[in-house]
Amino acid sequence: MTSTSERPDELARVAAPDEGISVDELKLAARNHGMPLEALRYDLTPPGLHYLLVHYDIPYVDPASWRLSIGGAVERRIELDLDAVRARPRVTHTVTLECAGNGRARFLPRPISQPWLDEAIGTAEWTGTPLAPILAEAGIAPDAVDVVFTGHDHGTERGVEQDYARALSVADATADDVLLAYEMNGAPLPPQHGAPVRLIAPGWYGMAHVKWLRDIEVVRKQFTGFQNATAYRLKQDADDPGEPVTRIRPKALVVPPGFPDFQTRRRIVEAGDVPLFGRTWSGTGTVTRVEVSTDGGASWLEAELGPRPGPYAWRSWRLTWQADARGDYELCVRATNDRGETQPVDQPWNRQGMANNMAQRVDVTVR
Ligand SMILES: Nc1nc2c(c(=O)[nH]1)N[C@H]1C(S)=C(S)[C@@H](COP(=O)(O)O)O[C@H]1N2
Ligand SMILES: [Mo]
Repeated sequence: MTSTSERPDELARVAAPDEGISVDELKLAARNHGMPLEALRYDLTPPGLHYLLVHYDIPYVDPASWRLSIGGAVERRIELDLDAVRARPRVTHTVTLECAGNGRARFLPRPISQPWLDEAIGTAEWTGTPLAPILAEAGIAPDAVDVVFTGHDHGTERGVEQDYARALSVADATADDVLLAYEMNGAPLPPQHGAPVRLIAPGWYGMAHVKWLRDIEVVRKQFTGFQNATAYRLKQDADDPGEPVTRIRPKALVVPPGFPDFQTRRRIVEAGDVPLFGRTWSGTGTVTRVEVSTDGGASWLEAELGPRPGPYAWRSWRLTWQADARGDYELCVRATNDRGETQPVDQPWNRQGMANNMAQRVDVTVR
C-alpha cells in the first residue's frame, strides 16, 4: 500500500547569499552525475554518460523474483513477472530526459539539494511495453483519479520515511506513449537506471519516470505522497502549496566550443569563424527557434535546426559565430517553442529550484 499525507517536519533549505556548496551537497553531486556537455554531439547518449539521479540508494532487485503488481481501484488485480512484461507488445521510443532540478545551483539564493548546473540531461532509446493496455485489462474504476507508481528504493527526505512514489493522473498514465521499459539503448536496464523495469513518460521531467518499479496502484483521491505534494512543486516560499512540476520546458544547450581551462572551465577559441552546435528539446510543444547571443542579449544570431527526430528526442542545431575580435565573451543560448515559450535570460526563481530553463551561459576567450 502507498502511504498518503506525508507531511515533512523539515523545510527545504535555501543557502545564505554568500554560502558556498556544502559537503552535504557534494555527497549528492558525487553520486548523481551529469552528462558532460561535449556528449551533446551524440544522437543517443552513450552508456554511462547519461545523467543519473537517485534520491536514496540504488536498490538490488533480483530480476528472477521481481514481480509488478497492478491493483487498487481496478476490477481485477494483475501481477506480472519479467517474462510476462517482455512477452507483451514491444515498443521503442527515443526520449530526452531532464531532471526537474537541472540548473538549480545557478539560482541565487541557491536551494539546497542536488546542485545541478546545466548537465542533468541525456537521450536514450527506451524499449518496453505500453502501460495503457495493461491498465485497461485491469479495468480502471470510473471514479479513479491518480495512478501511483512506487519503486523498490527507500529512504527519508525532510524527515518523511518513504518508498520513492510518484503519481500521474489517470489521463496522463494512460497516454499512448507511456511505457514500462526494460531496455535502454538495446540492452537490459542497468541497475542505476531502474532495472529491471521503470516507467517512461515521454515529455515529463525526470521525477515522473519511476525506476525499479514494484507497484502500480490506482487511487480514487488525488495522491498526496511527498514527491507529488511537497517535493516537485513550484513554490515561492515554504508555506506556498505551489503548482506541480509536470512537463519539460523548452531548452537549448551548446557544446562548449574550443578547449577548456581545467579549473574555471572557461573556453579558449581561435579568432575567426567558430562553429557552434548543440541540442534543443521541449516537453511542451516543439522547438521552432534556437538563438545565440555573444553580446549579453543585445542581439541574437539565429541557428539552423537539424533534421526533426522523433517527437520526444532532442534536435540538433548549428550556426557559425564570426569571432573576429579578440577578447572575453559570454555566449548565451535560448530556445523558443511553437507555443511562443522562450527560455528566460533571468532566473525563474522558485524555492526548491525546479524546472529552471534559464538560458545557458558559457564563458569564452577568443585569442
Ligand atoms: N524509484 C525511483 N525512481 C526515480 C528516482 C528515484 O530516486 N527513485 N529519481 C527520479 C528522478 S528525480 C529523475 S531526474 C530520474 C532520473 O533518471 P535516470 O537516473 O535514469 O537519468 O529518475 C526518476 N525516477
Ligand atoms: Mo530529477
